[in-house]
Amino acid sequence: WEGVHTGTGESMYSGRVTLGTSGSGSSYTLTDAARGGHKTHDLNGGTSGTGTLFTDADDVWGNGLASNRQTAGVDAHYGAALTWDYYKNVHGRNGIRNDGRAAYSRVHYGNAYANAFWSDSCFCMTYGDGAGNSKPLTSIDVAAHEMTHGVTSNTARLNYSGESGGLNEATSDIFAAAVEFRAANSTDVGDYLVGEKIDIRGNGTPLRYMDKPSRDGNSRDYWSSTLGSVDVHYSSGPANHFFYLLSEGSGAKTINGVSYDSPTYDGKAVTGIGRAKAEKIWYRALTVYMTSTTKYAGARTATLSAAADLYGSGSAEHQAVNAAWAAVNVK
Ligand code: ASN
Ligand code: ZN
Repeated sequence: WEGVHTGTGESMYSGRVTLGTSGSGSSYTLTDAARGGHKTHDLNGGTSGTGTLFTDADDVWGNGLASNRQTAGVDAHYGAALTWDYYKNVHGRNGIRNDGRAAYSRVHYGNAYANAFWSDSCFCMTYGDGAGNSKPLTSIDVAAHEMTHGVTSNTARLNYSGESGGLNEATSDIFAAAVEFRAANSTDVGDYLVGEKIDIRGNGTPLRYMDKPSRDGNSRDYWSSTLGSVDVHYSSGPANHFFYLLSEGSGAKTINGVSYDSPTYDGKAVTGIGRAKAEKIWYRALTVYMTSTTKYAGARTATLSAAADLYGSGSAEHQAVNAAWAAVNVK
């Protein structure tokens, strides 16, 4: 009964979406047969194991509200599908391990849990329902961020501490933004903000800002010799800032109705090369040149090598990589 189906979901963050489901007659599951068999499970407040696979009689899932248990499943399943499609269509990567096989998602983790995470041991993504004012942690960018931790674990394996930890975190934020931009659905337009939908602070502000990371009150905008001693979610700042500058350039800009104003270390203007090329450069740097111990200086040489491979040594793109790193004080 494992027929490939396209179900309909009423998501919390992306309006009505199509979902890859399996089943027939009056019995369907959130099993995306076209994307490695990715399944989405309901932990129902549990904190271990696989919970139960979501099932449904009519293949219409959720109602857009957190009070419906399926809704978080809809968003998580949709985010995983968008991220799968992004890696496949943009980078030719067939799943997290590039073996065509899916991870899986677990929603409704614990009680009032305001986080989401990737785990190498379960090869799965897990989402909490949020606490206080915060909403379920199942937005597109959060899903793509967590799934990208899986990609990093299976490629550069950047150690999750010190400068390499910051680069690991930045890699997740960079591809989170990339996936969200490509999703381009009417209710969740792309942006260089991370987690703006989940309202984890309860005041409407995002978790992180890529144009000027210090806007969050904690992240660093520029490399300095003390960067390796700050939390990896803040030492990601200079690499997120690099990616923004390489894509969009410095100064003020409005994209999809969101305003940015990206500064540079020495005040010198940087011209962007566009997101698509910047994504290609970061992906190649991650998968070909970075290793577990790569620090910011190594990320610079990795992206320069990637840009030279893709666009030529001395190309405008190669020079832009150099300029964008200089603009975050990596020389
Ligand atoms: N949501 C967090 C992250 O993916 C969980 C963690 O701190 N590892 O970075
Ligand atoms: Zn992360």
